[in-house]
Amino acid sequence: MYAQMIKTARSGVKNREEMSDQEREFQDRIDRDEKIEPKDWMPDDYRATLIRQMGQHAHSEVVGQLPEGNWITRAPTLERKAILLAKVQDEAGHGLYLYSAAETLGESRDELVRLLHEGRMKYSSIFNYPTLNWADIGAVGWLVDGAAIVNQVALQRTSYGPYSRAMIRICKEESFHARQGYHAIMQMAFGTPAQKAMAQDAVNRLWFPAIMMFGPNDSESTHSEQSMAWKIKVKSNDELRQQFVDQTVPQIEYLGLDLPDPGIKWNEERGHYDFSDPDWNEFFDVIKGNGPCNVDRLKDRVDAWEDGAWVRDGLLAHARKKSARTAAE
Ligand code: BYC
Repeated sequence: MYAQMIKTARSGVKNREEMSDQEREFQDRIDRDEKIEPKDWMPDDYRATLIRQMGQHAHSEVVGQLPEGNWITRAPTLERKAILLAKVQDEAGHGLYLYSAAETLGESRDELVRLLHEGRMKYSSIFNYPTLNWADIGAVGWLVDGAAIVNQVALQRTSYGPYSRAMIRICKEESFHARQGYHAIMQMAFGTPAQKAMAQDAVNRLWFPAIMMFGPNDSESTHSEQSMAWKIKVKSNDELRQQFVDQTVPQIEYLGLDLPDPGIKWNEERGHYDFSDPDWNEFFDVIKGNGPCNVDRLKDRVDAWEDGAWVRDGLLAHARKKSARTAAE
């Protein structure tokens, strides 16, 4: 369904005069901060935009398990292994809440997964980058989950009820993820000179990919204007990115690490940190499917899907048998 809807999705935001009575009533509900629920009437584009964003979000949670899962067997201590295992497991749960929330819009999880596997749906650009060593695992928890929280705290107020409620639960777990990451990187930054150098290298490599997570600058964002009018997004890409930079720079300084961008400077007038733009050509190339790990990430997901077919078949056969028995009684 999504694949067909997206082809017909309009661009540009309608003004009130261009809206039908139903659309105007819908917009009024949004403007009154009412939540939209699955059985309520909604414009087709609202539904398609949500399926796209929630589907991509779900895919990101599941693909996002790969770079960290890769380090579970090599965690430096039993405690770190237990923490990482719990975190990676949480990400599967986040994917599940989000696929389930997307299903309330009439799109099946199987269809969303198929579109991901065919490269027709995206997942977050950040998971195209490799985790080369243990410091990267700390930096991912701190910077990547830190960026995700900034976005997801805002999304708790999104206009679609099931998405907003999924976000409330996800944010609670996400705070633990970011804290465990900061704790891991803190131990390295305050450790031996070699450990500190590894922490610095991880921050240097992951900083720009992390700030790309918020999407292109507002002026280049295709969906922001309409998504903000419908309160699917409550803050713009640039607002969220600035919030992330403002909260993260003091954390880098506390660790005694060098700032990863020479453009970072406190701007007294704006009351915010200035910072350099990431390489947007690299970003657009990554989201076109040319990211350094994209082929591996998709292969791992497709293999996992195929290897798990017997589990799905078994569960379905059991469910069918049970419902036939119930019907016969
Ligand atoms: N990566 O119009 P725009 C996690 C695409 S998981 C890839 O601004 P929008 C974690 C965008 O789709 C957290 N593509 O888009 C998990 C559009 O292309 P299409 C993941 C991106 O949607 C495991 C085009 O660029 N969080 O943290 O209004 C372990 C134009 O962009 C990206 C979410 O998914 C990107 N970064 O705004 C550890 C949050 N950015 O679709 C950690 C939910 C943009 O037209 N999503 N694009 O072909 C959102 O809030 C919004 O979708 C975004 C982008 C702010 C990301």
